[in-house]
Amino acid sequence: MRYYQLMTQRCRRGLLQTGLIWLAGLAFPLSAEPIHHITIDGDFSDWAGVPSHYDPVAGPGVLHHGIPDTHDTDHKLPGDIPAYVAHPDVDLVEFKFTHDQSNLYAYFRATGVIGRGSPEKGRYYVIVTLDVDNNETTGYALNEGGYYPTSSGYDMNMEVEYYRDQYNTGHYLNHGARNQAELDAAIQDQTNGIVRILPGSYKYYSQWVWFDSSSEGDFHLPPPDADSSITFVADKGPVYQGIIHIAHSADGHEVEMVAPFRGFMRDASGEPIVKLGKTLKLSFSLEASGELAPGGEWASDTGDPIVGYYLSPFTKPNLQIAPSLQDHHVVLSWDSGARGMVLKQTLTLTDPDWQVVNGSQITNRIELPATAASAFFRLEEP
Ligand SMILES: [Ca+2]
Ligand SMILES: [Ca+2]
Ligand SMILES: [Ca+2]
Repeated sequence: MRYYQLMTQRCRRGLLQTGLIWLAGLAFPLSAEPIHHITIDGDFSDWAGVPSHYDPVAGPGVLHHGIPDTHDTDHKLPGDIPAYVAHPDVDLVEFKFTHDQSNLYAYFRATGVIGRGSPEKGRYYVIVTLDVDNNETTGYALNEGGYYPTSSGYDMNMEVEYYRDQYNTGHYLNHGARNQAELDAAIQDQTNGIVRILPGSYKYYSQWVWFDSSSEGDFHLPPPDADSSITFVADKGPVYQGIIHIAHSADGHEVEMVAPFRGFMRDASGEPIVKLGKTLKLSFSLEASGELAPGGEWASDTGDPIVGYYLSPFTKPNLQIAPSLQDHHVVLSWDSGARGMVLKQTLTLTDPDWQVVNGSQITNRIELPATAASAFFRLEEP
């Protein structure tokens, strides 16, 4: 259940009559990930309210769940322990994730410079891997791609590739195939805007750039996406500027990226693969070739997965209580972006009996009579 809770006492009648208002509020989110809009502009102040996840600062002997924090990409088995590689540019140290009504947003911070590579052949990947059906039996396991610590169930990626020290493509990936025949079938579906979430592998994947134009991409999509097209892309391929965007901090240590929901395409019944109300598991990785790195080798760093990320359709409600202009009443109000949530109240938090406040689901402001008794309020997603 997703809810925000405001623990407070209603204003007491006596205090209201004397003009002294007693108010105390403590609103806190419980497992809710509210709508949060981000602008991809290299200004990171819009991330201030989004929770951080941290990853160790890499170095010789620094382990992350028993795995050298930045490590080689040559191992593939779940129980393998890759070797440490000194590569500060892929040393992930902080990451964040949020969403709004139609976009996923990711934030990365590294010890070195994100995206940097040699002008001759440098390759660098900023990767968010998504378990879009919250099901570990579909998709692939990270170790298959050399990413550790491993976890499984990842169906799709949102990803940016840099090649020769330049932005190359921002693309979506699907890992729903285990052999060439399954991959051929997946690609055929994807030319029609359909992604099937199936058991997959790291090796057999497809990768595309989405354009908000019917003609810019190689494959014009059918309705309801007839204003869109996609182009399948390969690593080191030509530059395509689609709808995945990324922006860097001035020092290059931070990036923010956006991947609109629509680029993940639709299932066979026409439902978007990524939409509000769904729950995702997310894994963040940085990976690069080693021409400029002290260790001279390819390396990657993978953070702990964000498990159970719920795409709430509501903004953070900011439930508040205040005296009313009407005598002996109080006003409960919350942000208009949380309209549709249900206000509930209980008289005690010991064996609480949460009762719906009638009419609250169609408004974001409600007046209630003040009484001498305490009451506690919370907002719930219906
Ligand atoms: Ca920003
Ligand atoms: Ca790290
Ligand atoms: Ca899955």
